[in-house]
Amino acid sequence: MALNVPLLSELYDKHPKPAHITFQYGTAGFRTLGDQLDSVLFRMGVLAGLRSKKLDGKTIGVMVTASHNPEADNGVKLVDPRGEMLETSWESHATALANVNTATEFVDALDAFVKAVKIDLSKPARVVYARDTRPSGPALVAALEDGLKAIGAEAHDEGVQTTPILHYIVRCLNTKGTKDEYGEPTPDGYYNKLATAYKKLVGTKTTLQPLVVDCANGVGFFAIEKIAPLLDSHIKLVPQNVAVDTLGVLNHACGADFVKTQQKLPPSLASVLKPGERACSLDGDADRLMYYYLDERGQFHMLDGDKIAALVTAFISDLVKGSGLEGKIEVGVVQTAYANGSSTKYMEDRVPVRCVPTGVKHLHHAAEHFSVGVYFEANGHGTVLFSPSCLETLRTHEPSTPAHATSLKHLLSLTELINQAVGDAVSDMLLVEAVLAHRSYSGEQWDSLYADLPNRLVKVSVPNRNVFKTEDAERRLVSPPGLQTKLDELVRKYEGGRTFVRPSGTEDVVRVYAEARSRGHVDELAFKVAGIVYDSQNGDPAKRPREFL
Ligand code: G16
Repeated sequence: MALNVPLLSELYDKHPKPAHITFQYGTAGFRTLGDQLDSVLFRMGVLAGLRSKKLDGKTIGVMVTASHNPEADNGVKLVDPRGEMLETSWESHATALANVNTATEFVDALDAFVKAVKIDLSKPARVVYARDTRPSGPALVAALEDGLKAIGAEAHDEGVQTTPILHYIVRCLNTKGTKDEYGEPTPDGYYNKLATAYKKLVGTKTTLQPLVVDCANGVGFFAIEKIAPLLDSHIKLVPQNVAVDTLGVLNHACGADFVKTQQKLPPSLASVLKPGERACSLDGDADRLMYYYLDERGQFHMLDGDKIAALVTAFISDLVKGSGLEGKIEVGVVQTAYANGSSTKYMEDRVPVRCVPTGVKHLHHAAEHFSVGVYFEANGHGTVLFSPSCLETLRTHEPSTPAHATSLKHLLSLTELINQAVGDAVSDMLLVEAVLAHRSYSGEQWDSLYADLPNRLVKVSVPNRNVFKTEDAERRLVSPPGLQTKLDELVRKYEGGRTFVRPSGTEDVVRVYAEARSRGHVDELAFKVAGIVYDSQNGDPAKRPREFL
C-alpha cells in the first residue's frame, strides 16, 4: 500500500507554511502564536497517523494546547500509546516535516520517512484528539483533521478536555482487554476512577476546610465542575477564575505559572482567601498544580512542586514501611535543576534522588527506574509512577497484621488515584488533599517539612535562544563560550548561591534560575545573571530591561 499522494498534496495546499518561520518540536511539542500553527497541525495529523501505523494500529493522542503560555499562543503534542510523551527519536521527524516548504517536498519527505522507519502503510491508524479552551483551538483542530484524513486515520474527537484526560484516554484505549487495563476510556471513566479512589483513601478521616481552586480561566474549571459532585461531602472545592468564555483572561494574572514565577497570590483571590486558608492553582490545560496558603498574619506562602513531592514521598514511604514492604519496594524521587536546594537535601536524607533535564518526558522515564518513582518539577508538573513489578507485589502481598493491611489498602488506592500516564493537576490535587487529611496537616505544617531557599526565576528575551546549550542536566552552559565562567565567578560572591541558564522549550526566551540564602541576595544574583545573558546576545544597553540594571 502506498501513500495517497493526490489527497496528501491537495490537503497540504490548504495549509501553507508561513514563510520565514522555523518550527521546532520543543519541551512539550510545538508552541508559538496560535495563528502561525495551521500548517504544523495538518502535518502532525499525518505524523500521528503514521505513528499509529508504525505501532500496529495502537491509538495515538494529539493534544492541542499551549498549557501555561499566554492565550494567543497555541501548540500541539503527540501522545504515545501508554499515555506518555512521544518517543524522543520521533521529535526530529516532527520538526523536519513541520519545516518542508512544498507539497512535493512533503510527500518526498513522508515517503523517505516511511521507508527509513519501516512503516507498513496497510496497518490501521487510530488517533484520538482534544484541545484546551484557547480561541485558536477550533481552527487548528480543523487543520489536524485534514492531516488525519490525508493519511486515512480513524479519528475520534474528544472535544475540549484537560491534557491529562487525553493522556488517560489514550492509555485506557490501548490497554483495554489486557492485564494492564487502565480504566474506562472516557472523561466520565476518568472522573469516576479518581473520585472512587479518593473516597476509598480518605475513608472516614475528618473533612478538611473547603479548598479554593484557581482554574486559570481554563479547561481545568470543567474538570473541577465534573469531579466536585462525585466527591460527596469528603471535600468541598471552591472554583475561582472560571471565565472560560472571556477573551484574554486565560492564565492572565492567575494560574500555576503566575503563582510560581511571581511568588504571590493571584490578585483575584485577594478577597477570597482568608488567613489560615489554603488554595491551589491549575494551569491552562490542568497539568500543573501549585498550592499556597495565607498564614495567620495573612502572609502568602507557596507550596510548589518540590513541596508536593516531599509531602507525597514521605507519605508513601511511611505506607511502604507500614505495610511490611520495606526492602521490597524502593521509593525514589526525580527532580530537575529547578528543584530548591533545600528540597533536594530533604529528599536525599530519605530516598534516592535523580536530577534530569526539564521536561516531563525526561522525568517520567527516570521515574520508571524506581518501584515507586515520585517525579515533580518545581513548577508543579508531576506524578508518581508505580512499576509493573511494584503493582504485582502490592496485589499479591499477604499482610501479616491489620495495620499492614490498612497501609496496603491505602497504597492500592493511591495506584488508582494517581494518573500513571502524565502529571495531572486534578489527580495531584486530590492526592495532596488525601495526604493532608491523613496527616491532619494545615498548610503551615506541610510547609514546615523544610524551609525553601529564597529563589527567583527570570525570563530574558534574546534574538536566538538556540545559541544557549547546556550540559549536566542543564546545570551548566557550554555555549555561548565563556558565559558559564562568568556565572561561576559571580555566584561565588553569594552565600548558598546557585544559578543556571537554559533556553526554554515552550517560550521564545532564555530562563534564569537563582537561589541564595537571603531574598535580597537572590534578587540581586538573578538580575545580574539576566543582565549578563542579555548583554552577551543583544549588545544594546539602551534596550536593556530596567530590572536587569
Ligand atoms: C511544559 C513541560 C514541562 C516544562 C514546562 C516548561 O509544561 O511539559 O515539563 O517544565 O513546559 O518548559 P520550558 O522551561 O522548557 O519552557 P506545560 O505545563 O507548559 O505543558
